[in-house]
Amino acid sequence: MKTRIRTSRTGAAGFTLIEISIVSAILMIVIGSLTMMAQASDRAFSTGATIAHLESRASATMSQIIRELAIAQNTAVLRPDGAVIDYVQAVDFVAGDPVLTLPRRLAFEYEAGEIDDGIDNNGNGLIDEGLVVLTEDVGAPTERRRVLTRWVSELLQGEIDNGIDDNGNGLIDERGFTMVQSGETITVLLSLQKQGPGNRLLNRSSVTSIRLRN
Ligand SMILES: [Ca+2]
Ligand SMILES: [Ca+2]
Ligand SMILES: [Ca+2]
Ligand SMILES: [Ca+2]
Repeated sequence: MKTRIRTSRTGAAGFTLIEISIVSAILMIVIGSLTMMAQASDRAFSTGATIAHLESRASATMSQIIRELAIAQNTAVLRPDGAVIDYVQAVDFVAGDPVLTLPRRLAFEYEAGEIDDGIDNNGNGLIDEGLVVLTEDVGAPTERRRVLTRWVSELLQGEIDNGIDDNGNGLIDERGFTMVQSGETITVLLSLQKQGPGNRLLNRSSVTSIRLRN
């Protein structure tokens, strides 16, 4: 009678301890790589979403400011720091004379809980950040206040508080919301800022010029 000898190994019982260790190590490397890729993808998505939000807010705010100032009279008064403008709008004409609104104001204001002290008082990751606020019917019983945007950075993008014009726009240490008047034209500069992944500060800016009415 012939005796059969089985030489092949089948099943998990056939793996040696070394083989199992190698497979485990490879699996751990693969899982680690996938986790890192997922985290990087998550960070990229979060950064993109924050930037898109800032761009959208900057654009919407500029549109509102343009709508406000495009019908403002050229009697508008811009304060020397460029952060507040008072004006009236001509909303109609009767017998050639403009029908004017009550006084209106566009202004930079500090965010709730934030003061100008170089510290993040309200703990949102931004230092001395502010708002752009539109006030209608200034000083009247019907006065109302509308926040056009939050996340206004303390200084315009590219600028640091050092007495020098770092971003080369001719203004020194200008705010994240600054208006500049040249004749009947108001140039509006706006920088918004938010914390992205890893507490990295992300910025988006917008500039526009508006000609006041006679
Ligand atoms: Ca803050
Ligand atoms: Ca502060
Ligand atoms: Ca500077
Ligand atoms: Ca500057």
